[in-house]
Amino acid sequence: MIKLSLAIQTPEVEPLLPVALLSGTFEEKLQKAAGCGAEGVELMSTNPSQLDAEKIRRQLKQHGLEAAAVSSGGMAAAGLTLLHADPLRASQARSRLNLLIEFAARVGAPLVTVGGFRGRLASLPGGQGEEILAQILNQAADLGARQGVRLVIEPLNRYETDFIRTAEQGLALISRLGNPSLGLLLDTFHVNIEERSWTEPFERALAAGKLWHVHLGDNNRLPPGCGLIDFRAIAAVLSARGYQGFLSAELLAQPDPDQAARLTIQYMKGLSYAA
Ligand code: LER
Ligand code: MN
Repeated sequence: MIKLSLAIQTPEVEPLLPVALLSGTFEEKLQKAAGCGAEGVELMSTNPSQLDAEKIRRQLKQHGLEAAAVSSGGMAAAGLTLLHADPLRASQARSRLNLLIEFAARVGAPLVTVGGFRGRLASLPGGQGEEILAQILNQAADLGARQGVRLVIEPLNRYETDFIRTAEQGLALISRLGNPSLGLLLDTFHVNIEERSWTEPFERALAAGKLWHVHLGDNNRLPPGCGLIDFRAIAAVLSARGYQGFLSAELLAQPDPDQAARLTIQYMKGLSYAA
């Protein structure tokens, strides 16, 4: 069975993240997530040291929800990226990655995502960025492995990153590092911009045993079914290959944060039954 999740921001995140879903208090968000049929939530945190992880773990359990992943998707908006040009910001970001991993372990989330949080190669002089990121990811993956948490690298579209835009590029980095705790996150919105096929990148990552997480958003970043992407074909590939991870809605909170969540779950449940 394909499990569905909704990306929600944790209480300490101050700006309203455009791709975080559900409105109300954190408790109300969990209530709504369970109410609309999600199996899990993806927790977008920028400063887990301000959170009570044990309380969140209990709240998730009360609502019968899994922690699908801990997301670093709010970090760039908070001014923190792993390859930030300002060494202080970069070092804060690297400590924050360790905190996200610890938080994930404490709430029972199996994964921490690394998308825009990696920053840009152009921020660092001398073409050192990729090597520095590789070292950071390796160390973080080792830290995660000691706590039962794995890392997923997310290819992003060209307007949001200057490296790792496709599944092939993400898998090449993962294979070069050879760290068993590093895998891939594919986001349908980015796939639609950068790839030649909606399904082939998923096939490729599944064949490599590295597709560990999926973000859902249509080509216009609206809920699946509100744009052009063939989610039925993607769900069929995932289902046929026995994908065990989550499909996690990370998309524009339109027409509003609750309806976007409901529309996604309704549409995807229809497809996964059909697949
Ligand atoms: C941003 O577009 C995104 O997809 C996030 O998951 C990562 O920053
Ligand atoms: Mn994403």
